[in-house]
Amino acid sequence: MQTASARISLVIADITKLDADAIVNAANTSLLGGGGVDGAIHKAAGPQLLEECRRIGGCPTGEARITRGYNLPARWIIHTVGPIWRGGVDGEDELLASCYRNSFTLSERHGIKSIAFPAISAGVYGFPMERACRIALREMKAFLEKRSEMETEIIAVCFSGSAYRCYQDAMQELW
Ligand code: AR6
Repeated sequence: MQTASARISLVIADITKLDADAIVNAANTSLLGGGGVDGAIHKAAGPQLLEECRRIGGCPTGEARITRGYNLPARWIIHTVGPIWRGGVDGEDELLASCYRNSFTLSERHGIKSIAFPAISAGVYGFPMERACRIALREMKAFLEKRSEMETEIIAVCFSGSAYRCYQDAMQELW
Protein backbone atom coordinates (compact mmCIF):
# COMPACT_ATOMS: atom_id res chain seq x y z
CA MET A 1 0.00 0.00 0.00
CA GLN A 2 1.31 3.40 -0.99
CA THR A 3 1.31 6.32 1.39
CA ALA A 4 -0.95 9.30 0.76
CA SER A 5 1.96 11.49 -0.33
CA ALA A 6 3.09 8.91 -2.91
CA ARG A 7 -0.32 9.09 -4.55
CA ILE A 8 -0.25 12.87 -5.03
CA SER A 9 1.84 14.19 -7.89
CA LEU A 10 2.70 17.80 -8.30
CA VAL A 11 3.11 18.96 -11.89
CA ILE A 12 3.45 22.20 -13.81
CA ALA A 13 1.09 21.74 -16.75
CA ASP A 14 -1.90 22.89 -18.73
CA ILE A 15 -4.65 20.78 -17.15
CA THR A 16 -6.51 20.45 -20.47
CA LYS A 17 -3.66 18.32 -21.81
CA LEU A 18 -3.65 15.78 -19.00
CA ASP A 19 -4.67 12.22 -19.63
CA ALA A 20 -6.36 11.61 -16.27
CA ASP A 21 -9.77 9.96 -15.80
CA ALA A 22 -11.09 13.33 -14.64
CA ILE A 23 -9.94 16.92 -14.53
CA VAL A 24 -11.49 19.47 -12.21
CA ASN A 25 -12.69 22.83 -13.49
CA ALA A 26 -12.63 26.00 -11.37
CA ALA A 27 -16.01 27.17 -12.63
CA ASN A 28 -18.49 29.87 -11.64
CA THR A 29 -22.07 29.35 -10.42
CA SER A 30 -23.52 29.63 -13.96
CA LEU A 31 -21.34 26.77 -15.26
CA LEU A 32 -21.43 28.56 -18.59
CA GLY A 33 -17.70 29.18 -18.92
CA GLY A 34 -15.46 32.14 -18.21
CA GLY A 35 -11.77 32.98 -18.20
CA GLY A 36 -8.81 31.20 -16.61
CA VAL A 37 -8.83 27.44 -16.45
CA ASP A 38 -12.60 27.41 -17.10
CA GLY A 39 -12.15 29.16 -20.45
CA ALA A 40 -9.28 26.85 -21.39
CA ILE A 41 -11.33 23.74 -20.55
CA HIS A 42 -14.37 24.86 -22.54
CA LYS A 43 -12.18 25.77 -25.50
CA ALA A 44 -10.40 22.42 -25.49
CA ALA A 45 -13.48 20.29 -24.77
CA GLY A 46 -15.59 21.89 -27.50
CA PRO A 47 -19.15 23.26 -27.72
CA GLN A 48 -20.90 20.09 -26.54
CA LEU A 49 -19.56 20.82 -23.07
CA LEU A 50 -21.47 24.10 -22.95
CA GLU A 51 -24.65 22.31 -24.03
CA GLU A 52 -24.33 19.80 -21.22
CA CYS A 53 -23.54 22.57 -18.71
CA ARG A 54 -26.64 24.48 -19.83
CA ARG A 55 -28.76 21.42 -19.09
CA ILE A 56 -27.31 21.19 -15.57
CA GLY A 57 -28.44 24.76 -14.86
CA GLY A 58 -25.75 26.03 -12.50
CA CYS A 59 -23.95 25.01 -9.32
CA PRO A 60 -23.78 26.74 -5.91
CA THR A 61 -20.43 27.78 -4.45
CA GLY A 62 -18.69 24.87 -2.70
CA GLU A 63 -20.58 22.21 -4.66
CA ALA A 64 -19.59 20.18 -7.74
CA ARG A 65 -21.18 18.76 -10.88
CA ILE A 66 -19.85 16.25 -13.41
CA THR A 67 -19.93 16.23 -17.21
CA ARG A 68 -18.27 14.27 -19.95
CA GLY A 69 -14.87 15.43 -21.22
CA TYR A 70 -15.76 15.57 -24.94
CA ASN A 71 -12.61 16.50 -26.91
CA LEU A 72 -10.34 16.41 -23.86
CA PRO A 73 -8.06 13.46 -23.15
CA ALA A 74 -9.88 13.20 -19.79
CA ARG A 75 -13.11 11.21 -19.80
CA TRP A 76 -14.80 13.36 -17.16
CA ILE A 77 -14.83 16.97 -16.04
CA ILE A 78 -15.81 17.78 -12.48
CA HIS A 79 -16.91 21.40 -12.28
CA THR A 80 -16.66 22.98 -8.87
CA VAL A 81 -17.26 26.57 -7.82
CA GLY A 82 -14.70 28.01 -5.45
CA PRO A 83 -15.38 30.96 -3.17
CA ILE A 84 -14.45 34.51 -4.13
CA TRP A 85 -11.85 35.73 -1.62
CA ARG A 86 -13.32 38.40 0.68
CA GLY A 87 -10.51 38.62 3.21
CA GLY A 88 -11.04 35.23 4.81
CA VAL A 89 -13.94 36.23 7.06
CA ASP A 90 -16.78 34.96 4.90
CA GLY A 91 -16.35 31.19 5.27
CA GLU A 92 -13.96 30.99 2.31
CA ASP A 93 -11.72 28.30 3.83
CA GLU A 94 -14.63 25.96 4.52
CA LEU A 95 -16.19 26.57 1.11
CA LEU A 96 -12.90 25.83 -0.62
CA ALA A 97 -12.50 22.61 1.38
CA SER A 98 -16.07 21.65 0.31
CA CYS A 99 -15.07 22.01 -3.34
CA TYR A 100 -12.43 19.33 -2.90
CA ARG A 101 -14.66 17.06 -0.78
CA ASN A 102 -17.60 17.28 -3.18
CA SER A 103 -15.31 16.66 -6.16
CA PHE A 104 -14.01 13.51 -4.47
CA THR A 105 -17.54 12.33 -3.73
CA LEU A 106 -18.37 12.56 -7.44
CA SER A 107 -15.11 10.90 -8.43
CA GLU A 108 -15.86 7.92 -6.21
CA ARG A 109 -19.38 7.63 -7.54
CA HIS A 110 -18.04 7.44 -11.09
CA GLY A 111 -15.19 5.05 -10.39
CA ILE A 112 -12.57 7.67 -11.24
CA LYS A 113 -9.05 6.44 -10.49
CA SER A 114 -7.01 9.51 -11.45
CA ILE A 115 -8.08 13.09 -10.92
CA ALA A 116 -6.28 16.36 -11.64
CA PHE A 117 -7.06 19.59 -9.77
CA PRO A 118 -6.07 23.17 -10.58
CA ALA A 119 -5.61 25.61 -7.69
CA ILE A 120 -9.32 26.35 -7.26
CA SER A 121 -10.10 29.99 -6.38
CA ALA A 122 -6.42 31.01 -6.51
CA GLY A 123 -6.70 32.90 -9.81
CA VAL A 124 -9.46 35.35 -10.73
CA TYR A 125 -11.24 34.67 -7.42
CA GLY A 126 -8.23 36.00 -5.50
CA PHE A 127 -7.75 33.34 -2.81
CA PRO A 128 -4.13 33.62 -1.58
CA MET A 129 -2.18 30.75 -3.17
CA GLU A 130 -0.32 29.76 0.04
CA ARG A 131 -3.59 29.34 1.88
CA ALA A 132 -5.46 27.73 -1.06
CA CYS A 133 -2.86 25.05 -1.67
CA ARG A 134 -2.65 24.11 2.02
CA ILE A 135 -6.42 23.55 2.06
CA ALA A 136 -6.18 21.61 -1.23
CA LEU A 137 -3.43 19.31 0.00
CA ARG A 138 -5.05 18.80 3.40
CA GLU A 139 -8.26 17.61 1.70
CA MET A 140 -6.37 15.42 -0.78
CA LYS A 141 -4.46 13.82 2.07
CA ALA A 142 -7.64 13.27 4.11
CA PHE A 143 -9.34 11.63 1.13
CA LEU A 144 -6.45 9.28 0.44
CA GLU A 145 -6.01 8.34 4.10
CA LYS A 146 -9.68 7.46 4.48
CA ARG A 147 -9.56 5.23 1.41
CA SER A 148 -6.12 3.70 1.72
CA GLU A 149 -7.26 0.51 -0.01
CA MET A 150 -8.18 2.38 -3.17
CA GLU A 151 -5.82 3.06 -6.03
CA THR A 152 -6.68 6.70 -6.62
CA GLU A 153 -3.99 9.01 -8.01
CA ILE A 154 -4.33 12.74 -7.48
CA ILE A 155 -2.52 15.28 -9.62
CA ALA A 156 -2.11 18.79 -8.24
CA VAL A 157 -1.66 20.97 -11.31
CA CYS A 158 0.33 24.18 -11.01
CA PHE A 159 0.30 26.75 -13.74
CA SER A 160 3.49 28.55 -12.71
CA GLY A 161 6.77 27.95 -10.93
CA SER A 162 5.64 30.07 -8.00
CA ALA A 163 2.47 28.00 -7.57
CA TYR A 164 4.62 24.85 -7.70
CA ARG A 165 6.86 26.18 -4.91
CA CYS A 166 3.80 26.99 -2.78
CA TYR A 167 2.55 23.42 -3.13
CA GLN A 168 5.99 22.00 -2.40
CA ASP A 169 6.28 24.05 0.80
CA ALA A 170 2.79 23.05 1.87
CA MET A 171 3.56 19.38 1.22
CA GLN A 172 6.63 19.59 3.42
CA GLU A 173 4.56 21.08 6.20
CA LEU A 174 1.74 18.56 5.94
CA TRP A 175 3.85 15.40 5.66
N1 AR6 B 1 -4.21 24.59 -16.47
C1 AR6 B 1 -3.97 24.57 -15.14
N2 AR6 B 1 -4.14 25.62 -14.33
C2 AR6 B 1 -4.60 26.76 -14.88
C3 AR6 B 1 -4.89 26.88 -16.26
C4 AR6 B 1 -4.69 25.72 -17.07
N3 AR6 B 1 -4.93 25.72 -18.39
N4 AR6 B 1 -5.33 28.15 -16.50
C5 AR6 B 1 -5.30 28.80 -15.32
N5 AR6 B 1 -4.85 27.98 -14.35
P1 AR6 B 1 -8.84 30.61 -12.29
P2 AR6 B 1 -10.65 30.80 -9.96
C6 AR6 B 1 -4.67 28.24 -12.91
O1 AR6 B 1 -8.81 32.09 -12.41
O2 AR6 B 1 -9.69 31.65 -9.23
C7 AR6 B 1 -13.20 31.90 -14.38
O3 AR6 B 1 -13.54 33.01 -15.18
C8 AR6 B 1 -4.50 29.68 -12.49
O4 AR6 B 1 -3.17 30.11 -12.68
O5 AR6 B 1 -8.96 29.82 -13.51
O6 AR6 B 1 -11.33 29.67 -9.23
C9 AR6 B 1 -14.42 31.14 -13.89
O7 AR6 B 1 -15.47 31.15 -14.85
C10 AR6 B 1 -4.87 29.59 -11.01
O8 AR6 B 1 -3.76 29.14 -10.24
O9 AR6 B 1 -10.05 30.13 -11.29
C11 AR6 B 1 -14.80 31.87 -12.66
O10 AR6 B 1 -15.57 33.03 -12.95
C12 AR6 B 1 -5.93 28.48 -10.98
O11 AR6 B 1 -5.84 27.82 -12.24
C13 AR6 B 1 -13.45 32.31 -12.09
O12 AR6 B 1 -12.57 32.37 -13.21
C14 AR6 B 1 -7.35 28.99 -10.82
O13 AR6 B 1 -7.52 30.21 -11.51
C15 AR6 B 1 -12.92 31.29 -11.12
O14 AR6 B 1 -11.77 31.79 -10.53
